[in-house]
Amino acid sequence: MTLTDAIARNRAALTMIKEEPFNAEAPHDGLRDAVTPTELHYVRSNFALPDHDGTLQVGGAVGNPLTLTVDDLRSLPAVEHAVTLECAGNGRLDIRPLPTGEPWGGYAVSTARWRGARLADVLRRAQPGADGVELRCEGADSGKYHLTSVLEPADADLTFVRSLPLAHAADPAAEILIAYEMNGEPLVPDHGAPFRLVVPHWYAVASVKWLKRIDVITSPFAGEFQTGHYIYQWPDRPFEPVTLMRVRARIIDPAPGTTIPAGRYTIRGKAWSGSGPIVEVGLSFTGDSEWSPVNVEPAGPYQWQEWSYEWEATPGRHSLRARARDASGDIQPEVPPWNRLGYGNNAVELSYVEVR
Ligand SMILES: Nc1nc2c(c(=O)[nH]1)N[C@H]1C(S)=C(S)[C@@H](COP(=O)(O)O)O[C@H]1N2
Ligand SMILES: [Mo]
Repeated sequence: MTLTDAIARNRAALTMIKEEPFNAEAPHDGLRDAVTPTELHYVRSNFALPDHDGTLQVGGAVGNPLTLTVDDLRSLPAVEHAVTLECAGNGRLDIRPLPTGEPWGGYAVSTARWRGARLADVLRRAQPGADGVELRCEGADSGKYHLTSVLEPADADLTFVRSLPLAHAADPAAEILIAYEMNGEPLVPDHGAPFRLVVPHWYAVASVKWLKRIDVITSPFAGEFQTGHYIYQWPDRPFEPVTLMRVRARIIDPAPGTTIPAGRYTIRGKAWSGSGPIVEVGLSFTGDSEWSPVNVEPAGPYQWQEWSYEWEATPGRHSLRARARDASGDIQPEVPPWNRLGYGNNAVELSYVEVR
């Protein structure tokens, strides 16, 4: 099988949003299990698939610059975590007025088992200088990009670059990975081969794919993917970067719009949050205010949690809604929080089912 065949096979089951650069949602089935099969994991790329020379440069304000290969990364202690990645633009289609940006429905979210070296272990070897404030992370991908600045819409030649606060990047407890395996296999091109960052709990824009170089920098980074996009442009207050995934629940079974038999039915779903474990999910069958508590399962610290509820389904159409609350006290809003670029929609979702 050629590389293009392998890429095409990996894309076949996804719901395409854009062909080039390839952007696609997971199918509903991609959210059924605890871990999403690789070929059902959503894909979000700002540029065409890049070439990557197989090395990672570690530099900037460090005492010991490094050039690492995938074998070097594999020789460091390996860590594996199931991590839920969600695009900050997930759910944009449900925001009104409709913001500019890729028209993501609700399926730019998936969970994979990522295995790699700890970013903190790599940084410790590189010895960041005391004046370092952020870690600038550059992907191998670049190309023409449409800037949506209010003042000057224009096309520019850009490279995908993001930065992380150095204190977070260098914290071993943050468990940020330079991942070289996804679900037990080497990374496929769409998900960042040969290696990528995986930043647990953060909207997935932080998880830089095709990682090319990381540099300790001594003043805050500004760039299109840091201070132009992936920021909340609120109508009434200063912009904020997108960071942690907001608390959110999803009803998986029954699938939206399906018909199920009357009688006992186990409703199942997922819930996740970057700001703490899910402590409560309520289900509503009536609209308005009555929330029945469901049974929420524990899971690994960085992945969505499963929940279930035994329902006595009576004939008719029912409006099902699930609402999650996390340990930090954050709870889903009824209305998506409007911001100009349409990020972070974690409003309670509505799903209809027919019972016969
Ligand atoms: N180099 C690079 N990394 C990137 C991106 C990109 O365009 N280029 N997209 C980011 C965004 S916005 C998301 S949501 C995730 C998607 O990861 P996935 O395609 O593996 O699901 O990758 C992030 N990392
Ligand atoms: Mo994203």
